[in-house]
Amino acid sequence: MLLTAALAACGSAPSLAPPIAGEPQASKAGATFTDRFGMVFARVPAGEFMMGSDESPQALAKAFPHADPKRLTDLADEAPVHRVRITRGFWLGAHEVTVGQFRRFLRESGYVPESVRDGTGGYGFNPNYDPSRTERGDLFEGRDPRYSWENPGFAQTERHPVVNVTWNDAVAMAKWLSQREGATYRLPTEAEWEYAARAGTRTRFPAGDDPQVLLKTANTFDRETALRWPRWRDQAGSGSDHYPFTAPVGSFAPNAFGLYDMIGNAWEWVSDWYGEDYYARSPTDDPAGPAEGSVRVRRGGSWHSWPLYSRVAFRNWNTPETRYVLVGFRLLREK
Ligand SMILES: [Ca+2]
Ligand SMILES: [Ca+2]
Repeated sequence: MLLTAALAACGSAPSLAPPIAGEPQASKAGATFTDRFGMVFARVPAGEFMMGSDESPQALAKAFPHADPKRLTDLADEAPVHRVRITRGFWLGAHEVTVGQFRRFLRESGYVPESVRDGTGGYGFNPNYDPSRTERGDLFEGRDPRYSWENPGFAQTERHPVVNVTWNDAVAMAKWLSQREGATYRLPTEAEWEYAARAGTRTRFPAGDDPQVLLKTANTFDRETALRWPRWRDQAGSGSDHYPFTAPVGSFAPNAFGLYDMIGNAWEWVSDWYGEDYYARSPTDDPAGPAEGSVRVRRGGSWHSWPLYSRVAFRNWNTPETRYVLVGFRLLREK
């Protein structure tokens, strides 16, 4: 109100005033909105889509010739392909939540992230770490209190996606922002996530079927990451996307809804419990996942994901207190 009044006093017509931060001004696809916290959202309209994938292991083996055949049969949870109706449009974070935004959330709310609170820390990259010398064979060193959202073992700026955050941490930030902004913030459901990531497409990746499209459109496991994990060199794309670890959010082109890094960079927690056979029985309208479960779904692949696991239909999961160097989140605002 003050801004409008000031502009009017200067002789500007109120209708020409720029949108006031904190009040969504438009709700058509492609519209963006910045909340008072400074988080940018893109409008995702209500609509219908076909969720999941029913590609056969044979078709996938052809497209991903270096994949282990056993792993290809593990992807049956992506089927059946089924119609889903998203009955309400929403605002989805244009970017993954960044280190800077998470830092500000901690500072202003007093919230202590789970990896710090329980004293066991997170995971991190250590070039001298050898997975074969550990019992579990984890890809990264951890858990270790040296590692957290603030230190994943590689350099990150305030503009990088926050990782090493748990599902519980993500929900805590959404709750805090809901109070602060006077609107409902939450994680997207798995269906909302896939609908938003596909943005009208039916291909393996939002940019097409050929894994090579990833190099120009997403930060995934490329030649440069393979330099640090040479035994998986064959799984990498044949080129470089220029980011061996996480990339600052928005480093690649957005999808048709104006969303960045839906594929790659950081895995994204969604709100659903994981249900292996859920697609066969989920409701058409606004499916929100099984009523109970033990692990939460994460989507989209990460900077360390091979092309097979960077497909838009791929589903993965972890317990809600898992913190990992590959996993972050993005938030949804309802209105
Ligand atoms: Ca990369
Ligand atoms: Ca992502």
